[in-house]
Amino acid sequence: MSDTESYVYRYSWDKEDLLSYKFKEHYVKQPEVLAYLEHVVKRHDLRKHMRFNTEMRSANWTEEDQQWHVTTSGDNTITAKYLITGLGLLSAKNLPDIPGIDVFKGDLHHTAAWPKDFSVKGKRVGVIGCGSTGVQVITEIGRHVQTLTCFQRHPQYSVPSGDQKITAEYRAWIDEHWDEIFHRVRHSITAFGFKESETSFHDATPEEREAVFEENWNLGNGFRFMFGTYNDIATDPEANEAACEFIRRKIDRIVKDPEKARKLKPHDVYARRPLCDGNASNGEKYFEQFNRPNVDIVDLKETPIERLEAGGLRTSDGALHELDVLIFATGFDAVEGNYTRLLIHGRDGVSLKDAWDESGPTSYLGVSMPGFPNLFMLNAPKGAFTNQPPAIEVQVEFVAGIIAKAEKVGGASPVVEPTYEAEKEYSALCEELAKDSLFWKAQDNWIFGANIIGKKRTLRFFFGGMQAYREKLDECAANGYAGFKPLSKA
Ligand code: NA7
Repeated sequence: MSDTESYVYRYSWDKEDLLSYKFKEHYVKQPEVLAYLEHVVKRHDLRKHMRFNTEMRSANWTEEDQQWHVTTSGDNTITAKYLITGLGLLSAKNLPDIPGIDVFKGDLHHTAAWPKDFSVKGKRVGVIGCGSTGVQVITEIGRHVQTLTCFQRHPQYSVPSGDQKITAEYRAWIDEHWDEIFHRVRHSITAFGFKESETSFHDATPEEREAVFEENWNLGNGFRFMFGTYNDIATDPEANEAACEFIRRKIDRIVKDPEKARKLKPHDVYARRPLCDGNASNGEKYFEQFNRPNVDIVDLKETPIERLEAGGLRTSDGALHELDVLIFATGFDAVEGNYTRLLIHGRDGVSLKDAWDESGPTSYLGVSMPGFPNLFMLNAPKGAFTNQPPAIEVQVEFVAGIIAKAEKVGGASPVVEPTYEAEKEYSALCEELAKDSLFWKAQDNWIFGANIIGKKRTLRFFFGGMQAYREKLDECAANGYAGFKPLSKA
């Protein structure tokens, strides 16, 4: 389930389609996302441009012809003037290397590669991880399984999702306000569509704060809880702690077993990717699952995983948690993970992996890299930390604009490449913006690359919000694509 409102988890540029395409609930689920994309492809006759079952293995820039030479599975080669990648921020699976992984006799599945007809019904199930995905899985399966053991490394501040069926009145309101909705998205921080708060926590009385937290808890959505309550939850330690305290009190009230509640309550700063519960088809929420006698929580900080054995998972206290199924909700080699697995060589044969080994994953404006001419990466490192479809649209508009300009003024073999200085300056801006945010203080997660051993721990996003990101790209374009080497032939 995407936790973005359905009406902003889609393309904004086809008004007729926005008005006629139906969606059932506030949040889109995976089959609906796929159906929507297939619909767009059909509607705009895009299938003829697509080649499936074709994996890009390598891409090499050659100076002689100033082209990219791309090798695909089946040893086919494609030559391209421009190479645009859309490899995804969160799709290279992270499967932790737990000792005994080959010995385990049960079924083992990562959430990002879920087998089509696999059922957990009546089974003894373990879930490792309680990020966005783990929370959704746990919320959904608790009532179907014999036992559910949740192996948790970091407890999370999760709020209800607020998902529900879309009423005819609500849909009519959306249809009347599409222009306003996308205007708000493009001028917001999160691009989530809801009204972001302009009020400081410090300007409210204790009673008002409680009422605002309660209202947003009931409306649901983690991003709304963080950015719709007060404008300084993500930046001011006192405001942040008040939000944490509110959620902790909720956990205490919901979870009846005090020992389970203790393990589930986070105490660190609320500055990871804000979560919301899954949407169990019976309306149950995440923390409620732990009132089921068959659902338990194991705190991996207290009792780390020792190994997998044939019959289950052994923790450091000697306990064997017997399992038929182990679900890895352990997330992704995020952001650059899909790039560093491929051989992408720019100027002088330098690979993107080597370039980023040195500097950390970076880019100019979240789309391009010095030394990699005519390569445009949608969702490159240091793109906007927002709802993604609108951010991708902004990037696509920018890339289309710069290619159009290069085609016009760049001669037969135009070369579009940012300067090293521009990338450095942009990276420094990203750091400066992130340092104002409490996210800078909570770096032990995928946003900073800390979820995978060996990854460089460094900032991977532009934290200035959608409006500032869009303005940055617009400003670059308005100044003749400042930061790129001159586009016209000398
Ligand atoms: P996340 O948010 O990266 O969550 C992964 C979870 O798995 C998280 O709770 C991790 O604990 C846990 N994890 C990862 N490796 C281990 C090991 N080795 N042992 C125990 N626990 C582990 O991935 P999601 O799929 O939930 O969501 C990713 C994004 O997709 C999400 O933010 C949305 O933007 C969409 P940790 O918290 O790191 O201690």
